[in-house]
Order: sequence, then structure tokens, then C-alpha cells
Amino acid sequence: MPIAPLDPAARAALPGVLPGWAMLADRDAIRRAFRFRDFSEAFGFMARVALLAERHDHHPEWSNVWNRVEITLTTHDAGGLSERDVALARAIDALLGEGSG
Ligand code: H2B
Repeated sequence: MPIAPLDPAARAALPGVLPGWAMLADRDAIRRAFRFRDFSEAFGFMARVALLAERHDHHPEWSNVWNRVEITLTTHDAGGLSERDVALARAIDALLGEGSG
């Protein structure tokens, strides 16, 4: 089902709302890199994000190399960013004790 793209005002507000996330230059998406103490912590974080993603019915593009996790968020059903990406990014930040989720 198509989803509305993120409107210009919400885009302009992104740096304030999601300071840890950056807009990508080559596609309509946001990305954040995370670093943990070791693989166990990184994978534990990914497990919690996976549960969040299911709850939101919104799923990340991500990669993991030992203690590092990179998450890219975009809405495939919108062909770019939507409020769903903002909501999931906020919830991920809240897992780390940042923001209100
Ligand atoms: N995740 C992301 N990132 N974008 C989507 O458009 C999307 C999703 N759509 N997760 C959802 C699942 C959709 O395919 C299901 C049917 O609701």
C-alpha cells in the first residue's frame, strides 16, 4: 500500500528531531552508525531493533560487523522517507536512552 512521502517541514525538522541520523546524498533515506563494546552487545541491540521493527511493521536495511551496526531507514512503499522512518528512528534512539521514542 502506498504511503505518503515525508513532507518538506518534517524534512527540515529532521536534524533537530534525529541528531544522530544523517540524510544520504544518493537516496532518500537516513542512516546512523552504532558502535558497541563487542558483538554480543551489538547483536543484542539488533534483536531489540528487530522486535521494534515488527511492532512498527517497518524494517531497517542494516549491516553488522562485530561491534558495529549501520542502520539505513527508508520506506519502500513510499519510494523514500516517510513518517514511518522518523517513528522507527526515534524508537531506536529511545532504546539507547536518547530522546523519548
Ligand atoms: N519496511 C520498510 N522499510 N518499508 C516499507 O515500505 C515496508 C516495510 N513495508 N516493512 C511493510 C513492511 C509492508 O511490506 C508490509 C506488508 O506492511
